[in-house]
Amino acid sequence: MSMAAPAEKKTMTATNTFSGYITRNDLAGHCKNPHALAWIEKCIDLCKPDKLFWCNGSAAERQSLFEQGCKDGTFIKLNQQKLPGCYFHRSNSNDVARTEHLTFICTPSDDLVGPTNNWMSDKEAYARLRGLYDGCMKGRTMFIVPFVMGPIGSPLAKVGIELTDSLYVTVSMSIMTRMGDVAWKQLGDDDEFTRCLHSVGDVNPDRRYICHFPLDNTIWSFGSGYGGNALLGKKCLALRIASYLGRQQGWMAEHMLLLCATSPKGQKTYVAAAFPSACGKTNFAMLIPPGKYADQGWKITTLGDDIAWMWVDKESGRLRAINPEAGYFGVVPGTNYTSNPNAMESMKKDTIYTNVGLVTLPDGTYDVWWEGKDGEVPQRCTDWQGREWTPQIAKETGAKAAHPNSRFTAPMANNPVLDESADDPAGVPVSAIIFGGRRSKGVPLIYQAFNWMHGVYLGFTLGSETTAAATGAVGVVRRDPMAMLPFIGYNIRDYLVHWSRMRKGMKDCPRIFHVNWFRKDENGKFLWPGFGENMRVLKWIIDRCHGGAYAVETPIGWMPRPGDIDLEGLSVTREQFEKMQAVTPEEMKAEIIGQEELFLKLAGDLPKEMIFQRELLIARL
Ligand code: OXD
Ligand code: MN
Repeated sequence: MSMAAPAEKKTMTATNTFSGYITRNDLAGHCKNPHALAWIEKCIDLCKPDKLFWCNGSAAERQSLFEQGCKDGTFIKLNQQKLPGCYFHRSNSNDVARTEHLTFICTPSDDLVGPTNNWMSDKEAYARLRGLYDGCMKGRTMFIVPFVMGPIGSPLAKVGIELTDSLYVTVSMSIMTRMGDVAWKQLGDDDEFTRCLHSVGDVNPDRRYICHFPLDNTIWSFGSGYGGNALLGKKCLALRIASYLGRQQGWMAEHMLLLCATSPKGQKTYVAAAFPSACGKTNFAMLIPPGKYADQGWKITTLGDDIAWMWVDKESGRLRAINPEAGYFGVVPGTNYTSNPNAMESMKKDTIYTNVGLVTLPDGTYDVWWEGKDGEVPQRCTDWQGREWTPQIAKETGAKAAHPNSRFTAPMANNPVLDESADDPAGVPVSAIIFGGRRSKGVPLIYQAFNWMHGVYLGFTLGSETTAAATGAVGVVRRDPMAMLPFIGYNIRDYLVHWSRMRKGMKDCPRIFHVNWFRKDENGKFLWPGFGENMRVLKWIIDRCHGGAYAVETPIGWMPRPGDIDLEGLSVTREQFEKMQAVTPEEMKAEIIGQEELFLKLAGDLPKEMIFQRELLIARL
């Protein structure tokens, strides 16, 4: 896909500046796109809302929705001197993370979705969910939320319309996407938009379905208000549906942060990195170069912290990327002025805090608290479930004030280090792709793939210990290809082939790397300090991209020698660094055997390149 102007055939619909409740009779007067109108009418017939709310995406609208939410109990206003424009939200305690076992790709045949997705026949899914949606909005309001994923005017930007009965979802979408009138302008008279229908239903896990219909560009989500299940522009559209569309249209939707490193000489290097959920993408995307690097003039700026859409620019033959989102939906616990000062600054204003601890201040207003926040631990607060929490209760019962997957939702414009190209429809050229997982043993801090195909293999076999971002056991190694296991919207076989094919269009392809910030010693202590110090590893990566750093060939890939990564000023010794990089033949064998389950799961469906790469690795051992 080249950088052409957006399709000319679109006729621009007049700007609609209205926001507020409308009647069914008013709908046609507001919705000028006939395809959208017909679809909204159908959804109204099905869900039977009492009221309709037309969103225009303005700041005044967001403010009035917050106020309405404070009245109906959706939000609690936080102390506006301390946290201007910030609100607290508590979700149902059964609804605090993505529910992968209730997430389906719905197509006529299961071969389209492959072995890594839950499949439901599209007919069955429509029938089952139609039954649930029937009358589900009686007594409620249906919010009509048009949005754009991607900078306006980008050749990759996609329009979606979400119909939801959740005020929380509506306001969150106004932060996380380019929401409102702008979407109608981008859409024009086209019928190419993702039809997103959402209801919280009765928030019952037995009646919870997150269903994707890639062949119909449609998402139906029922029974959950959790961001990853309910903000349908994010995981559902920007990853699952977009990955499918990307394969059809020759581009990629990936679970990747996107950052720019600017050298003291002003050279910009754009880096994309895929880490599984809650493995530090937000921290890495907002990294602050430590003392010496900052003094020298190194700067890191953020384009995105979760999702990248990438295509090959025909003229330059380079991979370019945009971040389709407009906000951050970040994990709160553990975030502080040491781990991520830029995230702390980003959530100082105009932010929704979900499922953190709530502190009552002496004047009766509220503040938020979470495990790992700077400053003093409060004497008491209300925990994420609304129960009393004190340090003593925590000691006795292990109760957390904030849920481990509690989140902040903040506009990206709040980020002090937002990259100047974050809104550029032309995107940025990607020089490096990094894959990384959370691995306490056996996986080195950093190495580089021999070439693109070897890099695809590293991404494919990516393993990580599970976190609280999804329901289920925490801390077991799970293979998470390209950190996309829960997000590939079609057959992984075709996804891997697509990765290989993308290489064909590139004259100069990004270098691919593998990192592991989480290796531990025999006593369970992290070997690498991480956070800002990851700059040292990033510097080697950048130098490798520009032909400026040395590496030695090892069986698993190119590795820096101890002297090639700057350790000056760190308490890490050369010997400790060698320990972090060392992989014994036993560990390598264990890793290869650990990949067996993935290979068996995909047996018969696996592109031969992945099998060859594994054989080559074994041969090198
Ligand atoms: C997220 C996730 O919320 O990956 O970004 O779960
Ligand atoms: Mn994510």
